[in-house]
Amino acid sequence: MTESRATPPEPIPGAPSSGTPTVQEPTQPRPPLPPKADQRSPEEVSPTGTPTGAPAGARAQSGEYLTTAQGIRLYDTDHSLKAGERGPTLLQDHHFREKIMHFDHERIPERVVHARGAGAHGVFRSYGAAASLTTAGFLAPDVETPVFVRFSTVAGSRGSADTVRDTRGFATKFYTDEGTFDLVGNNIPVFFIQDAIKFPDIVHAVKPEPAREIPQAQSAHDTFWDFVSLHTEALHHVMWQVSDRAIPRSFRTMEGFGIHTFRLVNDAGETTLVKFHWKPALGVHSLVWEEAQLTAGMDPDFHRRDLADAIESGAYPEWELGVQTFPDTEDQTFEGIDLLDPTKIVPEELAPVQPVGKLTLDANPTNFFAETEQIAFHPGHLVPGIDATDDPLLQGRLFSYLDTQLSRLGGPNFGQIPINRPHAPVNDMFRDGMHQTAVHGGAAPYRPNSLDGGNPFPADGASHAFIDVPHAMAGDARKVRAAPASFADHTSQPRMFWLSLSPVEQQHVIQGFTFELGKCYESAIRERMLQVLANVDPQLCAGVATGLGLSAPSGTQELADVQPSPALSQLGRSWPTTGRVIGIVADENSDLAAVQTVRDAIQQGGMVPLVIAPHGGTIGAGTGTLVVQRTFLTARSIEFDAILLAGSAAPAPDAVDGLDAKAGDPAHQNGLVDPRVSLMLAEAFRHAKALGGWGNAEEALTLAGCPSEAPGIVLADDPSAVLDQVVQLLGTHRVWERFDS
Ligand code: HDE
Repeated sequence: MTESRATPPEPIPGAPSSGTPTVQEPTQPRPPLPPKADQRSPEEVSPTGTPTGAPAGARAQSGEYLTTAQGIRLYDTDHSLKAGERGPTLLQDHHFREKIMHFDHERIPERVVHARGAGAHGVFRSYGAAASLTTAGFLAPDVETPVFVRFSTVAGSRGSADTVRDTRGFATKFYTDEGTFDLVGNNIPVFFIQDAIKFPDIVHAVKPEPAREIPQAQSAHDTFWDFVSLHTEALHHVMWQVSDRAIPRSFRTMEGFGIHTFRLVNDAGETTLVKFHWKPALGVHSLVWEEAQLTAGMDPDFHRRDLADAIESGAYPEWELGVQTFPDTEDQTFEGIDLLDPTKIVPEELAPVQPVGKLTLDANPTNFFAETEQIAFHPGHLVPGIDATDDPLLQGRLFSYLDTQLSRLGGPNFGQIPINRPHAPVNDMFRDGMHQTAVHGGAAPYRPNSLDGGNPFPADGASHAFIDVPHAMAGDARKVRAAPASFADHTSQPRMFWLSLSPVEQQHVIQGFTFELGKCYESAIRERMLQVLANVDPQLCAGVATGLGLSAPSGTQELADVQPSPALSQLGRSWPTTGRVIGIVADENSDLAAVQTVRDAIQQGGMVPLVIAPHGGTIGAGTGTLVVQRTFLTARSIEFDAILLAGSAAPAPDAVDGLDAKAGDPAHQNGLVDPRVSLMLAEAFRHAKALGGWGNAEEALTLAGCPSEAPGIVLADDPSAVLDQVVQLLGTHRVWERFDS
């Protein structure tokens, strides 16, 4: 019989269910297993926001027996009802028709953008630092608010790979006592366009090309670069898009940005303009490009797995929410930067990010579709104390997000889907419609009325109404299709971004542009883009031109005179290593007691150790037995932030050319080290990951082309000392010097 898995959860995350299955199929009827310890479901509130008091998970399937959708018990779901064993299926077979009908309609339209995503439950704890700026209750001191966060890529379809080069969505739903607040942001602080009316254009350009529907989830193709090279307001975003920011190591190591300027209003009616920032506790870290590409093939679910595994193993991802504040002046600029232009940032050196609360993601969803897929965000879901500004991109979004749910979630009642239900009383006088799940009482869903005693009543500021800030419009406003003059500056901040990066990050930007443009078919597009880059920086332009085999044009305008913003670089600091994955290569010849010690130390340090061995199951015997998580066949470097080598990893019996292409790599057929291990070490080495070893690990490293004197190679007799140094190296994410060596 299947038993509930013991809590705390297994040390290695990823168990598919809360039960430990038996080899034999279970036959004894029993109720459904409970969710895993790391999972949570949407709050048990009614469609109109009232706590129901039902136990958690009351919406899940129940009972011991298989039933129809009407609750009638079934004795067989393996055979349809037929006219004889070899005859046709009968129309009468209700169970068959119901089962197939439901299956035929299991899919809903994917999001038109941000289709690929992963989500988690969490809590937001407010420090109270913003209480003087806003009446928003959830930002008052020590208030805790439940949240659901969904991270996403933008361009790819729902089944596309996680690690593609793309902007990431970072959308947070705060279920506050005053109604739902959604902060629907990205991991890049600027956007491609300044006006929402251009959104279909940019999205059509980046999506797969219409005739062949390729490439999937990639911007490296003609239509994208055709558009952005002609529409230079995209340039700032594009600089970030070809930088390391667009290939994050993990959702946990991304910043988030609200992008637009919002307007806060306090009790006294005073207003402040703000930009929202999420700062990850683990720092901002990225993959390198080859690693991202390999990962897309080896583990297309890399980011969603990382998020779920981290939560399951108790390494709860954390961010601080912060605000940059600006006086709400008539011109809505700060230090000459137009706060309504979503292609501009305000450097943190000019306006520091002030922390106002902490987000902790502490539970995985119970059901992807019910929660992550059906959640519906909207930048117009604002609470009292937070208001929109006239940013023309935000203004268009205020329309779009309601509209899109009609086709995606099938009607106007998507707010009643459990994950979307507010945790505040809902009394909206909206009635009926597809998928209505509320059972409204009363005789008078209109105002004014006397038949329902006048209910519902308008609230005022004192009773927490959302009051639109009576913001003054420019006196000479005319109805025009035009942008303000300041929106025409497309190059100064791209140049600032470029100048703020370290040399290795700049090299990655050059490589990013060269790769993307190199994948375009049309030379005219490459040349046009080089012309655009010449106005950002000649060195950047020349670097890309060299890779493309073209000559670098001169700029057509003077280079902007800008100061770098050091906060934009990802390098130069050390960060916690919580949740990082360390592979330990071991075999029967390794000192397995030492491996055990190192493995436990990694775990105690809040990281994930994975033992990689020649075969599955276990290695060693007696008390020294070690459970194997990966084999030379199943492992690939991309899974590990650092690799430890407990010995020299002799070739496994299946290291045979023809059995596994990796095993046949002639460069590594030396007979001393398993070629799959050699490949893993060589990849990790060129991806600048820390490598450590003891015993005769040096031989394996040398044969894999990782010289012991190279930076970030740690060799010593004491495995614990090796681990300590490797963890220290992990704190800076990569061995950056290796890129120069
Ligand atoms: Fe979105 N965007 N967007 N967007 N967006 C959607 O809403 C749209 C923009 C962002 O995890 C859609 O429910 C327009 C900026 C995220 O469910 C849609 C414009 C930013 C998500 C839509 C923008 C974003 C979306 C698709 C130009 C960063 C995923 C499905 C004005 C601040 C949310 C859906 C999730 C999703 C429209 C621009 C972030 C079609 C018209 C700027 C994180 O409504």
